[in-house]
Formats: sequence, C-alpha cells, structure tokens
Amino acid sequence: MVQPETPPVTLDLFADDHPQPPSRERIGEQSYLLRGFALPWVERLLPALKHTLLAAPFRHMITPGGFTLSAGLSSCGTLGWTSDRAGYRYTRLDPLTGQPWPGMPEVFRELAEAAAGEAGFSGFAPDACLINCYVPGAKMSLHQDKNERSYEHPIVSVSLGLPAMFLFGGHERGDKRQRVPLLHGDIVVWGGVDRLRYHGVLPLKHGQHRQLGAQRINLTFRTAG
Ligand code: MD3
Ligand code: FE
Repeated sequence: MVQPETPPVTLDLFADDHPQPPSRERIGEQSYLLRGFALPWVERLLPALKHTLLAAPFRHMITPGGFTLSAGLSSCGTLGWTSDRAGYRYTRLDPLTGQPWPGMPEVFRELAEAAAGEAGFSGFAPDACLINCYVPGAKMSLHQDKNERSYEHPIVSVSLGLPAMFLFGGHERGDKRQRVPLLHGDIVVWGGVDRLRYHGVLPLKHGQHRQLGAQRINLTFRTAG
C-alpha cells in the first residue's frame, strides 16, 4: 500500500500570517525580532489567554495626567501593572476584582523563556505578564518602561492578531525612531542597553484576523519585583 504524502505542515503553519519562514533579526544592540517564533505555540496560547481574561478582564486605565489609555489592559503573574490618578505601579492584587492577578499560564512561561534564550538571555523567569488589547485606532504613545524594580532583565513581547507598526526610539524622547512592523506570532526581546529605550505603537489599522478578529493582543513578560 502506498503511503499518503506527508502534508507540508511547516509551510501551512506559517502561510496565512507570514510570507517568510521564522527568522531572527537584530534590531538593536541587545534587541532581537524573532519573526513567527510564537506561531507553533498559538494553539496553546489562545485557550490560556481566554481563561486568564475571564478572571482579569481588559479595562481602560487612566493615566496620572487624566488621560484614558486607548489599549485595554490586564495582567497575569504574581505582579500586575496598574495606572490611575495616583500613578503607575505594579500590584499583587487586581484593583478591579480585589483578587490576586491570575497565575501566569505554564505555556506563557515556557514561551517567554524559550524566546529570551533565543536572544541570548537564558533563564528568564518573568513574574509579570502585561496583556494589551488594541482595537482599530488604539495606540500606545512613546514611553519608557521604568516601573520594574531592576532593568537587568529583558522584556519579551509576543504579538497576536492584527499587525501593528512598532516605534523603536532611543534614550531621549526626541531621538529618531525606527519603524518595525509586528505581525501575528512575532516576538521581540529587549534587554541590556536597549531596555530603557523609548517605544510606542502607531494607531492600529482596520482589519480582521482569522483567529483574533478585529484586534491585536500583545503580551509583555517582565521581571518586575
Ligand atoms: C522596548 N507595549 O506594554 S511591546 C508596553 O505592542 C508596551 O503593546 C507595546 O510598550 C505593545 O509597555 C510594545 C514592546 C516593548 C515593551 C517594552 C520595551 C518594547 C520595549 C522596553 C524597552 C524597549
Ligand atoms: Fe512599553
């Protein structure tokens, strides 16, 4: 009996979201863009994400200056990030529910550690995962991530759903910004000298993603405590 031909699994997996196979590109001295790295994990990530968001739904936080963040936010892990009129900070309890933030799903940890390792940061053990949700028009203004206790650990970001244009600046607000399109399944790892660089996200364009619909979800893994 003739064996049926093996389907081109790898090609199929990447065809819809990525014109190219997974790759690693250095975008800063100690920053790496891992194109498509998360794609093989998506099937396990999405149920874990849904479960997490049932316990800690997205909310629109207020900045100390009184502006509402256009991205919806949630967190999981020991620490979660909050913003209100009093300031920005990490907390152990979700202010919305009064409960501890949902635990970080095992698949989140595994992916974050694997991606960090790929960028030369072995043994990454994040205690916080921020979950940002962008709908068309939502953006993230240029900022630095400075609320973590120490800057010695990298940040790992996982992009899911609609594509976004990421802005990667320098150490001064006015420095020239590099534009990096981030697609479903892409991971970026920022560490070392790039850890405090200004960054932001341009307003999300309209579109529909096969698995996520009309939104982009970004997971950022941090060692915050
Ligand atoms: C570069 N999120 O949550 S992830 C954030 O796509 C945030 O949702 C954006 O900026 C997003 O704080 C960008 C990428 C990111 C995160 C932290 C960084 C890039 C970074 C820290 C230093 C340099
Ligand atoms: Fe940030």
